[in-house]
Amino acid sequence: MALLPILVAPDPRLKLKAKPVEEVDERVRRLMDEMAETMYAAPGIGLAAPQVGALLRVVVADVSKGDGERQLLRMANPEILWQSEELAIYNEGCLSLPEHYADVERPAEAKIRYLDHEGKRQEIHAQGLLATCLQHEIDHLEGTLFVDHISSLKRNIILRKLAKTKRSKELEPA
Ligand code: K1U
Ligand code: ZN
Repeated sequence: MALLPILVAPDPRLKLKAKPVEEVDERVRRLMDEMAETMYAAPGIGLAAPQVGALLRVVVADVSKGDGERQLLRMANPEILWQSEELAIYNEGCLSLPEHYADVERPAEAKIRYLDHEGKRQEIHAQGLLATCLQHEIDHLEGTLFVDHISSLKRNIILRKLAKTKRSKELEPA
């Protein structure tokens, strides 16, 4: 199983809308498994396929943070069926915006339908960090990043810093 390179913003591929999975076949299962391995190695608590350059509606998440048993979710075509009116604020990070964090307000709970690793339809009622994480990952499938939920002033500061870091890395000798 391979670790996949994670795209870092600003990258136009992170702003594209991902396409639905037609069938959870071996290729999709392999993508899910490689994304999970990449997420654990990063380390992260979630990862969406567009972050590894695959424009498909696939997400993985595990918010257990190494406390006890792994609670890995592998999802194709996740759909939000319901979101609570109650909101929650979490200081979010993103593997595509390394070392940047901001408070983001989202619905505190969400009901999500998806296809699992075997292609079976499932529904989950997520709360707490899992609800935050899954909404963040489903945003990635629409080309939306957590910085799109904060003020344009804060967003531009973060994106400018990331662009500067990228330029200086490109100038580094090989
Ligand atoms: O989508 C991503 O880039 C992954 C992102 C998920 C996320 C984090 C926080 C709120 C919402 C969604 C991350 O995993 S960033 C890294 C992170 O949060 C973390 C890493 C190690 C241990 C605990 C948390
Ligand atoms: Zn992210």
